[in-house]
Amino acid sequence: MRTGSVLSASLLLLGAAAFANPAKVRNFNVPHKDGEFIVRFADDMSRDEQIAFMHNHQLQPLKFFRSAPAALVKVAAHGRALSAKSVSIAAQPEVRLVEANTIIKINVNTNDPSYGRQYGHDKIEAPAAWDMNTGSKEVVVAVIDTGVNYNHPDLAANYWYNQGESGMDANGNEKSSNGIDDDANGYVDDFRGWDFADKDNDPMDDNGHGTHCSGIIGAVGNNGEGIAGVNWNTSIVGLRFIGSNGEGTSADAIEAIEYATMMGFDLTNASWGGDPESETEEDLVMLKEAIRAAGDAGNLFIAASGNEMRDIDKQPVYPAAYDLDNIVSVGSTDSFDLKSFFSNYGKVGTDLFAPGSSIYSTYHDGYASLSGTSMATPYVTGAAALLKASEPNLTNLEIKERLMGTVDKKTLLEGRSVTGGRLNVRRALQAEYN
Ligand SMILES: [Ca+2]
Ligand SMILES: [Ca+2]
Ligand SMILES: [Ca+2]
Ligand SMILES: [Ca+2]
Repeated sequence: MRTGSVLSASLLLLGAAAFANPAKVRNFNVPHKDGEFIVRFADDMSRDEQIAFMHNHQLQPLKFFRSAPAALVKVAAHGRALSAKSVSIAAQPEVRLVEANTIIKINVNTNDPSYGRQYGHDKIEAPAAWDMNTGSKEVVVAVIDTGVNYNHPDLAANYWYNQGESGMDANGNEKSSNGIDDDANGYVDDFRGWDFADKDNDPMDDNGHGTHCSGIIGAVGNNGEGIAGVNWNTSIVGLRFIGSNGEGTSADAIEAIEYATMMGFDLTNASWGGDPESETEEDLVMLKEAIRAAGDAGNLFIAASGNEMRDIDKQPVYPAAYDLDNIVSVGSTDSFDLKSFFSNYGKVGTDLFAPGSSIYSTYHDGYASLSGTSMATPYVTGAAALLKASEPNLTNLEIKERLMGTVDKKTLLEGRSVTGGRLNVRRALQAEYN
């Protein structure tokens, strides 16, 4: 008896200790940036207290986040020493968790010139949808990606400009280049978005991927040039966090999402993702919190399911597989409405499919065909933008519900997605539910 009561008392103590210090360490076993990590502080810590903590623990703040009390910090430790430092920081009572600054990659597959040009529009019945609506400049789509070639002749007219950083200031200087944060949003001269990778105000695309996604969403229609996007008119803003090599970091992705939230952009296209360290839902909590905060502000976040040919219910990818109401996760189909061979899928994790094999769109200064869930995702983003243009009062969750409820069901997509179907934008605009 006595032994039994001692045992239960010590178990209770163990539980209490674990509860008192719930700090954890995440994602140091997947590719991440060396020499830095993200510290998520306790909810009640002020900015001054965070700074004092970082000073005391030899952490140099690189950026503070808006969606949660957290900072990206530079650490004078590398490799295994970085992991060791993360454990010691996570053990402090002021810290809820420490995350590696994880590497995120674009979900493009192959370059496949001039095959099946723009078959995708026919698949999703875009021409019939265009009889009803061709889009609106009032709808703002954040392409969080490798940047956008805002000078492309088939994109320039649909590029977004920040009214708060446009025109003349009181001294007669251009607000776009006066070195002043005229709209007081924390970013100087962000008149056409921001480059979170290089920390400048020029989100020019030096990879091509973001420009390709942008053309699918909103290449200028009926202008005698190139192609038409799902929207002939729209407002696209490039938020660059992925470099020319196709890789970015979770910290920069979070900051870009927070910018889109702050600016009140309607939709976000996220044609990228990464592998979690474990299969638990908690992974990359900071990225998830940023997307949740975007959703609370009314943003619909459309994410690629990824190109690893796998079931993401078993082996998730983030952010597509996060269980958040404001995420739409997209798989890729081909011109036969078959799942593209490369596409991930998931009865729970993938919401719907859209054309993603051999998609012809704007690329650098010209045009090219690319394949990937990266290309399927902007079809859904484009459809969401067209629906928002058609019915501006729809909320982000109503748009998601409409897009998912009006898919063309396909037997071979059943069990591989929540809807078992492929996007149909004409049916979405007509609310022609299954
Ligand atoms: Ca500004
Ligand atoms: Ca300015
Ligand atoms: Ca730049
Ligand atoms: Ca055009």
